Amino acid sequence: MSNNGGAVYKVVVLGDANTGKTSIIRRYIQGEFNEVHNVTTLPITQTKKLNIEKKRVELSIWDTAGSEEWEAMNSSIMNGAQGVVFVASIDNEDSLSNAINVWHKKINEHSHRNEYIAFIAINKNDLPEEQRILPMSSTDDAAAEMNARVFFVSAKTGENIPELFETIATSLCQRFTSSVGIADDSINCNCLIL
Ligand SMILES: Nc1nc2c(ncn2[C@@H]2O[C@H](COP(=O)(O)OP(=O)(O)OP(=O)(O)O)[C@@H](O)[C@H]2O)c(=O)[nH]1
Ligand SMILES: [Mg+2]
Repeated sequence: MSNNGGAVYKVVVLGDANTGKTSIIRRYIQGEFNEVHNVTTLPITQTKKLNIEKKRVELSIWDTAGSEEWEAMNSSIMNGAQGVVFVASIDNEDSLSNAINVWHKKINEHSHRNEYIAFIAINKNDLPEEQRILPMSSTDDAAAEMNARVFFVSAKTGENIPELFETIATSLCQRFTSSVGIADDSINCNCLIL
């Protein structure tokens, strides 16, 4: 897919219900935060245009449903993902292990693992000590197991949200440049034009 000559990449955000998938995207695209949990029941994509090293890149960011009730809609969304953000939450003890044992497995039924770059976002990093029940020792293991880079983020405060998506965009450009390397000019991203 091409964005008037720039590259467009598909990024899918996956994870348990209530971990903050919608909030992370909302913070990044709209710059807003909502305290209310509105359960995601429909596939929604939003786009963000970035300049990476003076080159145009567009991220097409797909929100998904974390609750099993609405999960059927996720299958079609997962196809063709190039970047995947697995979201866990500081106040949810099982959310990181589920990222590996549930969500990582699910997407690998739709995409070969080497077709996408994985990131782990540990959300709600603003919460106070007494609510931080996610075992921190497990983050390194998860990162190794999923070959993913980890970001501690907060959709509430915005901590590390731009950094997460800018790293995704940069990584996607580098990945497609090194593996395919088709486009190379001063306007377009120096990567595969999709
Ligand atoms: N303190 C805090 N709360 C957050 C943060 N991100 C999200 N929340 C809250 O967590 C709840 C769930 O957020 P959502 O973004 O709707 O979660 P989701 O993962 O999209 O949930 P589903 O659509 O059901 O899969 C909401 O009440 C948010 O306000 C954060 O960074 N910090
Ligand atoms: Mg949601």
